[in-house]
Amino acid sequence: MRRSIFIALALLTILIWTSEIPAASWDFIYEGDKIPDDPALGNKVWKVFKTNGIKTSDVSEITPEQELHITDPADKVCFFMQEVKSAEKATVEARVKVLSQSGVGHTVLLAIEEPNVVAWLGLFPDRIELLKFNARGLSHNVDMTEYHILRIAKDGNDVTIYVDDKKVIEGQVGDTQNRTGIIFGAGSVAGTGEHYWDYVVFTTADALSPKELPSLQSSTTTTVSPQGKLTTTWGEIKRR
Ligand SMILES: [Ca+2]
Repeated sequence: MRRSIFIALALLTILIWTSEIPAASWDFIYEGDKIPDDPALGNKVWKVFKTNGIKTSDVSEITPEQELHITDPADKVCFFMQEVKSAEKATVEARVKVLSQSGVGHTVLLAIEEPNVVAWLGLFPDRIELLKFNARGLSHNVDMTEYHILRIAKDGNDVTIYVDDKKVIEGQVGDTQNRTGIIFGAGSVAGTGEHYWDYVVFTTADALSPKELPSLQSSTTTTVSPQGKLTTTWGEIKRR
């Protein structure tokens, strides 16, 4: 009798324990509230690839709404990387808008890179494109002059792109880089662009759909009034 109680308690403990295993979460959150190489970011500072002699603040600023605003001229390049141990399976999400883009596909870029295995998403005012370098990539028309939440989920060589939690592109990786990390920013010297980044988040745990790992914005949106009329948006949280 005592033994069966013990077994029952042990099973109950296991059940409670398994129900408390946390769901997937973002490993890294950049809130667009500081220039990416601002030392105040501490161990979350971004590595910057930029034209020799310029400061990151020469092409970017933080707006009063705490967005990173990049204004990229025709003689400068400035993009940001978080190095990771492995990007074989990874998910990156950004809330971003693109007012202008003139140049090659990676002029405005969000990417997951492994050596010679890269998922490069080119951003344009009227579309996004999974870049294939010398060939035309898979693209999806969307008005990027308004904010959208873009997500790249990379599972080995397979890439899935989501816009506002909807799957819009399924494709394959490209090649030609020798870095391992998460990248975003202005990726072309000659290309020009103006873009706003509200946040960039990622995990290298897995390639995750918005059902498996909700967007940062939806996970931080809460209804606070009893009538459900007053909601706290991501932007309001950021401005506190
Ligand atoms: Ca440029």
